[in-house]
Amino acid sequence: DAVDQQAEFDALVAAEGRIEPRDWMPDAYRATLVRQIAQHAHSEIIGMQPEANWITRAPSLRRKAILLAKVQDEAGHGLYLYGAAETLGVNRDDLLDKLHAGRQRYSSIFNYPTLTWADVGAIGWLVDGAAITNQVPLCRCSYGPYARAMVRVCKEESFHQRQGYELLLALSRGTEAQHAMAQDAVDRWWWPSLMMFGPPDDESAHSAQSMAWRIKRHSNDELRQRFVDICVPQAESLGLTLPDPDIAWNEERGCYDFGPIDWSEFQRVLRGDGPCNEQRLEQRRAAHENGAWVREAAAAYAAKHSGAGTT
Ligand code: FAQ
Repeated sequence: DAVDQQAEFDALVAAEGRIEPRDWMPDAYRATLVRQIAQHAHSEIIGMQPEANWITRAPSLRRKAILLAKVQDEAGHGLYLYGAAETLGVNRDDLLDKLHAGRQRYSSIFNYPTLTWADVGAIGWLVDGAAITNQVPLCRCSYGPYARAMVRVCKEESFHQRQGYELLLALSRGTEAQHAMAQDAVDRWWWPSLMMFGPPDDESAHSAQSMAWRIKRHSNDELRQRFVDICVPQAESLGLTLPDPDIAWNEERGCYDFGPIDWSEFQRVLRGDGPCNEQRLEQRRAAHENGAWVREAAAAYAAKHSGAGTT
């Protein structure tokens, strides 16, 4: 009965077991996973836009090939994640409708513009770097399909992070103007990257329950701190500075202190008032409409080859 099912679920989670699609699970656990996985999937496909903006203007054939591959990887991540969400009994078309209607979120970070080529480097280094910091623990998430999707996603994100770092290093060591362009990109992307980890722990509505369910393994602030600690020495190696005068090693805590985050900016972006919110959603809706014939053709082809559609 229900009590036994709940007890079995709790015991499996406590024993670091994996919950699989056919297992019983509490309704709220399912809803939380759908919320997080859908938001994650939407972020991957909306996240294609800022960098895709530079594909036609990449400075060399080599850079263009790398960037094309990276943006295609993000589409692939979106597909694995929509697939993982569907194992929870929801429908991909419904999730996309909700994204397009503004009823489901995507990451705040993708509402910022890519003004120069150096932004492609800053996104790889900082945005993919933050994504890896957040997603490596998700490989141990209690929901099997999400955890398994994260393994491959993290491997690809590592490649993305390195290409961003290498791109920024080339600019940093280049001409004075190239160095300044790299520094400007880091100045603009640093604070929004810290916001990717979500609100501070005492304002994070879902953290406590998600951690009890072992969906999240660390709090938002813990992961944000880990990210700062990784970035400070990397910025030094890059010959670039982080735009925060309060960054200083704290011997007692064994990690870097950093300055206050402007949470009013984060709230503004979440409300839809970021620099590019409107443009991102508009482009997404247009891409969906323009792609309708491809979905129809793919469905017709699949039906024909399964025999179902032949009369
Ligand atoms: N943006 O209670 P919490 C990528 C919302 S990486 C927008 O702390 P939770 C790779 C949150 O939904 C980016 N909304 O929530 C890539 C909630 O609102 P709700 C995607 C945010 O879920 C790189 C409210 O605030 N990664 O795409 C944000 O426990 C380059 C309260 O927050 C993931 O999605 C935000 N930054 O913790 C692609 C990772 N933060 O739903 C292309 C998986 C919070 O009540 C190019 N997700 N909110 O209306 C997670 O780990 C979690 O969902 C957190 C938020 C940590 C993001």
